[in-house]
Amino acid sequence: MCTPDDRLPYMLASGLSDTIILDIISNYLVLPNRITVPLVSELQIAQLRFPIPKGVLRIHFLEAQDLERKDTFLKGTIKGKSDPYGIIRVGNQIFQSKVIKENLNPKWNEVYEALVYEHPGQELEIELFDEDPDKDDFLGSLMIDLIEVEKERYLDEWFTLDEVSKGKLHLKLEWLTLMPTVETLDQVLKSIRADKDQANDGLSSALLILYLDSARNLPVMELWLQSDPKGKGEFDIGLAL
Ligand SMILES: [Ca+2]
Ligand SMILES: [Ca+2]
Repeated sequence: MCTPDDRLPYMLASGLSDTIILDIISNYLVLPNRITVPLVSELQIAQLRFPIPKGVLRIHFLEAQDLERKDTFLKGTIKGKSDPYGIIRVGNQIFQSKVIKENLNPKWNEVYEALVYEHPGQELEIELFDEDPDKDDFLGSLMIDLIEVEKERYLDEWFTLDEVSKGKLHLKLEWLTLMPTVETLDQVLKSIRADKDQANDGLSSALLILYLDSARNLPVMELWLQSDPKGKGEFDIGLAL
């Protein structure tokens, strides 16, 4: 005569369904429930998911000199100039300048502002190109360590271009730190107005950080259903600053 414990191998061998087998196994096991224990408050979670930038890098992309000639005419018999423009990268933020036609000493006088989160090892990367109808020609590059910019706070320099035989680039770089209060806003606005002549674009004076917390009752795509044609929806927004 067999005991209940002896019966289990026999039952498994007799072709029981997977569900019954799992039920039998689970009777022998205690499965843990998932228990979520929050270790930080809601606000701290938001800060982890959407960190506040360490600073803002303001890049005055001013001018270049003595760039290489990369255009030719009449099957290369006549040397032309170049049509330079720049691509500026800070992390995943990419800016592109306007093109200055047929000029080896172009003046762009543009300003870009990039948020910088974690900057150890991060660089400001600039590449210059000659715009062409087919494939643009390379006119040089430049890499600047953001730690250096933060240390200096302000740089106004001519940089020699890398990977080409000649050409230099004039940049003005400002490292801006975020202030948690608005007390210095007037002062910042004044300094920006003083700077305005040097830039085509407006300069920023403050940073509003906004994260979308959740959304409800979003309109269904009209392609599928005609419901809620006015597109009424409701958003919960958390302000981090
Ligand atoms: Ca060319
Ligand atoms: Ca060209």
